[in-house]
Amino acid sequence: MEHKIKQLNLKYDHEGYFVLRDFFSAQEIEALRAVILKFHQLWKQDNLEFYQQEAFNSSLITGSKYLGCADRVKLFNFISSAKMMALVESLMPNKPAFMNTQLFFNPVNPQQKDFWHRDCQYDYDVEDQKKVITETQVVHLRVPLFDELGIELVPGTHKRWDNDEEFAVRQEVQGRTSCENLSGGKKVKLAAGDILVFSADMIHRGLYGLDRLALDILVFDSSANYADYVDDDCLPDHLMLAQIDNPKLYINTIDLKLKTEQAIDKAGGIE
Ligand SMILES: O=C(O)CCC(=O)C(=O)O
Repeated sequence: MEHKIKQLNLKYDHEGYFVLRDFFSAQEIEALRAVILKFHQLWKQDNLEFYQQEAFNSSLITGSKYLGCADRVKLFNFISSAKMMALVESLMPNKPAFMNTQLFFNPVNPQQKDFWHRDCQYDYDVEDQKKVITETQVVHLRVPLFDELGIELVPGTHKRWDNDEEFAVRQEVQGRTSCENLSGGKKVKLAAGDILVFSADMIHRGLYGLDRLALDILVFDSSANYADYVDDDCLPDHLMLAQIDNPKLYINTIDLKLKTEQAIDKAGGIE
């Protein structure tokens, strides 16, 4: 196992991703699917217009809006299970922290196209994106609940800036559009049971099609402080923490949020 983890680390380091086939048993996926489908049904009812017009994902799956405590605890235990933590800790030995979850599905409108991006482009301008990709670490763990076309990635872009083609397509400049093909793209097809681990800041796009429904779990390295991005309601409370076999991932986030709040108070507080 140690040898395998080393190889995965090397692959992640060079290419920004790795995939493990049949990482979960059919029973594990079935149990997860039952909880996620419950969330998805309620979310769709509640966001009907958005869902029908443009949505391709939802988020905050571990929050209290659509799921009760028992289902949330099931999700928390799934996310921080021993085998998930072995993967996460191999990439982030310094106190990895839970950030969020997202659920990706096909847009209702078949004309809506999948699009290339780096996650950081929605929060940072171009100069800051250049810094972010060398400094911080946010990792996506994608768990497909059904077989899907998967994700297309440009290997190595977790550590390097875009070439001209990539930049023009991703940023939609010089008449290019973000749904065009990129010559360096690599498609990673996924089946239920697989897990894909990839850097959020590498150039990637989800591939629409089949009956895709994929749970993405986002974790970050505590040395990069993303505590502000975490919604309190998506974290387990004290009662739930006591029912989670391996709660470190959440405790690290809770600690970071507390430190951030204390730092703000010390600096004079916010109004
Ligand atoms: O699957 C998708 O539609 C996009 C996936 C993605 O961008 C992500 O996981 O960050």
